[in-house]
Amino acid sequence: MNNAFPKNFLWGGAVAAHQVEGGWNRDGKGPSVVDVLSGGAVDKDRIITDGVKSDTFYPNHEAIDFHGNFKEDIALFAEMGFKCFRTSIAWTRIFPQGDEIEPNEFGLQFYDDLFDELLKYGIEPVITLSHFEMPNHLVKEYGGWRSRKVIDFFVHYAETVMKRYKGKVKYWMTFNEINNQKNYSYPLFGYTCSGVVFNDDDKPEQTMYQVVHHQLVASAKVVKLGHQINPAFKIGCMIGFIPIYPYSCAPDDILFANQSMRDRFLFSDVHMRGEYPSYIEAEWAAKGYHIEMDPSDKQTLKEGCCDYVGLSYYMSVAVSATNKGESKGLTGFPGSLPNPHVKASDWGWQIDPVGLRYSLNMLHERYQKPLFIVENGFGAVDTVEADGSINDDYRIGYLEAHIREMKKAVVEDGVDLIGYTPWGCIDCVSFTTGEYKKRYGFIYVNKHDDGSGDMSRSKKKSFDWYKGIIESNGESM
Ligand code: BGP
Repeated sequence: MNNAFPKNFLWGGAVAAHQVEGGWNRDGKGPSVVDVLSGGAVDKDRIITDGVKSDTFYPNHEAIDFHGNFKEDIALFAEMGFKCFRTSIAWTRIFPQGDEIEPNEFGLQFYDDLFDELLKYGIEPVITLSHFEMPNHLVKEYGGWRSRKVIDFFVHYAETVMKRYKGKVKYWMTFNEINNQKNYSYPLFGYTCSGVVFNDDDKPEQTMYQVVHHQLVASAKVVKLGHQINPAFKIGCMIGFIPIYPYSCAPDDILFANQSMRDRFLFSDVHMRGEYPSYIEAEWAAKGYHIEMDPSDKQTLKEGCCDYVGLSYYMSVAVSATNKGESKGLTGFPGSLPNPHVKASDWGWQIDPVGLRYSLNMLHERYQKPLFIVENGFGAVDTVEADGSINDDYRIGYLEAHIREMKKAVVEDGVDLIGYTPWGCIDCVSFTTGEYKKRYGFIYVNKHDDGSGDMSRSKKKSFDWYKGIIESNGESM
């Protein structure tokens, strides 16, 4: 039996433009939804401000200045042996307001330079078109993805960059963690995924489905168009994949967990199968929801199925039917209870490597298409020792345990997995908290929440560890 990862396995790392680039208004870039989000503390939601205010701290404005430092950072990725690097294109560098016809050449040039630098080292760019970065102007002017007009703006943006980089980028994803907006216990997701604040709405859930419909249609159009621009393109979807376990073997718990999984599967089902599943149509009918669709949408969805499933995996959740009405915070899914069989990170994210193998198997069985783990990682506070070293054994432990399970999924279960890009391969601004102190990187960035730090980069212990993993194609554990 084959006992190894495939030879061409895409080992790498992942970030998103807004969490690393900084330079939020450099070279003509416009403000995105994240540029008007204040920084936050643990367990406190980030505040959405009405435009950029002079008295507010916006961590993404400077981030880690990858915009000014990408050559040095990519040299470090190359030293680790990265085969690929996942980042996003900031829509607002290309179209500062989102509804222009002519793109901003400075923005296009930046990504040309970035991709050239990656390719110089043989690192394949893996590009997300929309990672919580829609132009803020589209929110103010059109209500974000509530408006069908945004489909055309997004398709125009995607067409512009896919044509420009057709010889440089092969792997694309349309929307990052598109399913996150289903999580109402964390309203920020609705805002960043789609520019919508659902709370103000009469029927927030119906609005969410409407908004998502527009995104799914936009994604399908872009997939079709992308394949016309370059038939070699591999265009994926991206699902925030948290497997939901039944808390007990009580039949009601099992059924409830299964139904809760639809919060992920609905999105990937449409992306991968090109049609809405019957369970959602039944739910809409039962709840009296009406989702506006154009007669052509059915055909569009069918013609724009994704080539692979991109997924993020950080944790699992256990739910109990008797606890249905309860939900707590970001990880508190309806009915969730702490799983006594797994530990949690300082941020309450339950650490469950076996859940990764389980998830890969579920997705593989459901779609029979390649999978790509485009995020996985351990957010933690790192300590710099007196000699400058950072001994992040906890991070190595987390990643190693997940890579072991991932390998079992490939080797023992026959899952078609094409790559693995741990999240925040270089420290960056946390999405949920807006902090620097929640770090994921193999590379430490000397920047802190009180504004101090010179942004210098240094290697953590995990840097050499990951280098060894890549060098040995996952055999060195
Ligand atoms: C995912 C997002 C990323 C990233 C990651 C870690 O939901 O796609 O953008 O930030 O989670 O989350 P955090 O930074 O909040 O720890």
